[in-house]
Amino acid sequence: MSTVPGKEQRKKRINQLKRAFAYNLFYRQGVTTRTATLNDYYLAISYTLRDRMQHLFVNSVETLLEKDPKIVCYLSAEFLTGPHLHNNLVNLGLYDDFAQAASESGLDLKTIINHEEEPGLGNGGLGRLAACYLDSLSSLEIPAIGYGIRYEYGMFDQEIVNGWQKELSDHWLHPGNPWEIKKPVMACEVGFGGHSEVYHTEKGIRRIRWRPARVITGVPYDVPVPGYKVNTVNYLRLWSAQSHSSFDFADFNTGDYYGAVEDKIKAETITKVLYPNNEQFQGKKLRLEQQFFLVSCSLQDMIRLHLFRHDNLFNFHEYFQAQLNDTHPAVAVPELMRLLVDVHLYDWDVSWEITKKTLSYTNHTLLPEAMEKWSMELFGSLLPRHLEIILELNCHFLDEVRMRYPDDDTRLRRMSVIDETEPRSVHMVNLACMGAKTINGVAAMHTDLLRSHTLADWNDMYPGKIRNVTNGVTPRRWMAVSNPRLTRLITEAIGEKWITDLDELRKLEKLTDDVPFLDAWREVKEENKQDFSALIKCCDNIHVDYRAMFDVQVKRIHEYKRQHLNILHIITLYARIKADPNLEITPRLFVFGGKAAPSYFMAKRIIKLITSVARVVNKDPAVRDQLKVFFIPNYNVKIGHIVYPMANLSEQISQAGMEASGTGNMKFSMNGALTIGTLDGANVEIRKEVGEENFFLFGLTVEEVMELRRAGYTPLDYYHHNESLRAVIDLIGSGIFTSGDRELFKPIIDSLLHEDPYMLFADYQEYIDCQDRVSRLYADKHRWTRMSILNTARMGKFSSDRSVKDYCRKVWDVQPCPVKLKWNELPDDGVLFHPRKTEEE
Ligand code: 26Q
Repeated sequence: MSTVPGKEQRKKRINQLKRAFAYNLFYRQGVTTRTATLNDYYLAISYTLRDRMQHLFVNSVETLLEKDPKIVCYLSAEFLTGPHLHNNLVNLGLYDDFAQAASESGLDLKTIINHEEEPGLGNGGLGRLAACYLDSLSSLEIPAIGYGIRYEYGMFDQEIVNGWQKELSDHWLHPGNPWEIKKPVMACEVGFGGHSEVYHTEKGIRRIRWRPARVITGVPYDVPVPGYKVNTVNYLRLWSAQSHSSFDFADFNTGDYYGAVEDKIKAETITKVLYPNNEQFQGKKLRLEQQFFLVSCSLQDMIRLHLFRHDNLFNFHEYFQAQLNDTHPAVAVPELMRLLVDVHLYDWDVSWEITKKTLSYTNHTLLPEAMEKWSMELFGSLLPRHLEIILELNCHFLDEVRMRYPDDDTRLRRMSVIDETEPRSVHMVNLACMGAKTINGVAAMHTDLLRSHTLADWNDMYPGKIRNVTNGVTPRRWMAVSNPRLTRLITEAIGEKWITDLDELRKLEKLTDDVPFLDAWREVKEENKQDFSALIKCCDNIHVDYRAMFDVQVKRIHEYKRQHLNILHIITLYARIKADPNLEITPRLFVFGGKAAPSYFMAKRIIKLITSVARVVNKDPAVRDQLKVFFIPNYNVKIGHIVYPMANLSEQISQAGMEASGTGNMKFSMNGALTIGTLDGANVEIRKEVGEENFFLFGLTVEEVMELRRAGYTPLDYYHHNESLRAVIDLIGSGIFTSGDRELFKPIIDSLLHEDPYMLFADYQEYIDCQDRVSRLYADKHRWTRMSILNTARMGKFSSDRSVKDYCRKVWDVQPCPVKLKWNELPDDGVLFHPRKTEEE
């Protein structure tokens, strides 16, 4: 009997949703079902969902005003959110209702979800991490704002033409973006160039102000971020650059119409496009403009919010914590100082204390070529006042270093924010370290290396300032949204608590001898693999048997990540088959995906190598379908949703000491893939959690890498002494993958033979031997499945919920602030609009 009212209520809700779809289609899109496109349906459904999110958002803001809690601000040049509709439906607990309402309206929700193009506002790991952390912050009910840039063109779309990467511009905003809400009243002004000048206040106090040469307006667009089944809806505030006034009327009136329009265009260039290079610093002026634009808008916004609730800024840091996602927003150090000292007229020393208690810095890389160092000339011409502030801060700071370490000139040079080697430059890592209350690495090993090498001086001078917060990923998007089959199976077995408490997955351990469960587990993986096979069959006409091992490497293409080591393995297997036509091997599908920075010559050659090997191997009858190689074009978050659930083997094979953490490694393991990997980044911790017997380890350790480098590494020796390696390299050089062209891969071969900066040759044999063990083990279905379950079961640590809780404890000192539902919905009588009280009342 008790289910009837529930049923009735659901029916009512579904009818309301159907009506809302129709309303939005008719009034917002202005179409009927006769003229509606798939995009119209997508927008109508998305607006329907957004409206239902708005009331939680309103209540979240009300709670902030009422409770006045500390707020976390995550400053990042990149937020790689991925598509919103599916994720928001799951987090709000509305998926089933929407699916039903769509179906009763004659629509297929899955098709509509699949239609959404993702905002590619990031390059890879760092941007995706920011998005996972926003999901966890909301799900943990922690007040937070993500601050980022609304690039009009995000990450380029990758096409593969004739085996080469081709870049196409990304038009993510063209279909319309239902998830953003423009807030023109919250616009901020940002200066560039000009000079600083001294003036005296009425009381005769000497002050400095910045007179910028040009001013640009930052307009925020808010994207709601709902937590999983909680009332909290935080937001991501993305800044878009606009010219200060729509036309420069002075120019216009003197007849220079085009000059006036040109300025407008120049202003808007700042947020036009995302730089598609990661871990490679280029020193472009526009990039520094983007960074300062983001930082200035965000800090002004935070100060405004603070002054809305308080009447001074002395306690700013008690209410706002700003996390700098790498050094990209590190100009926050001098900008917060400028805002406090020059604009709000606080004392220098007081301002410096507030700044140091507000900002924290996360380091994401150890690669020297990724370190941001801006030429002083460029920096000073764009941000003259900031350079002055930096020089003064640096001067005080170097005095402290000198006091602590007298007569240690080299140390002074290493820690200075100004790098004195010509041309002199501003060293952003040192700037961030100097201005931050904590510095953190993103995996235990990475943090150790920061402490012992990259930031050893800082660790010496400020013991305890460098913390570790191992990265994590959100189980909502990376399991519940993207792998519904596995989600259903797990939830049937252990309930649904694991979605917000990933340690619960441990309960799966006791099912590893339960044969029906093992079979069900394997079936889920096989069905996911079949879906993927169907996809590549239809787009590339490659036929793969779903029983083959799906061996996957998806990540940005970079020499340190060693996609070419993976290729050496493929060619090794190919050579074995060619040498023995009757050879039976464990069938494998090798899948690659990833973008190369457009200016990264070697990375682009590596893509060409992968596609060339694929072309030959896939159609060679001698292989008898035992090997297939597939390069997925345009790898992005959306494709990640398909890839992680279907993988049997995850390739995490970077040279030890190079990958700060990695986060793809976590997504694969959560979805039941086994890892073949080096002791690098978070692999070390993953292996510890899942147990060494459930992880395929190979390769030199960091210490061994350092020792070998010190002793003098000669890759040619490996080439001469290892017959199999020599055969593989010679095969590439022979031109069999390039229709006889022996030049194409010469740059790769020469680099490997004579330098091999990431020591592929040193790791080659161990990698091959390890892969042979993987192949043998895959043949034992039962054992493999047990190991797969154990991988998932032991992934609790790698939930971004754990990472965010670590930040709350080790960095921000902030607590959850649950949202009370004051406004359940807009009441029929519209009581929102109380008559305004007049002053006299
Ligand atoms: C810098 C200056 C100019 C233009 C672009 C850049 C730039 C952009 C993106 C520099 C670096 C990045 C991205 C770096 C990145 O994604 N690092 C990865 O961060 C992940 C999250 O912590 C780690 O898991 C990866 O190990 C790390 O490589």
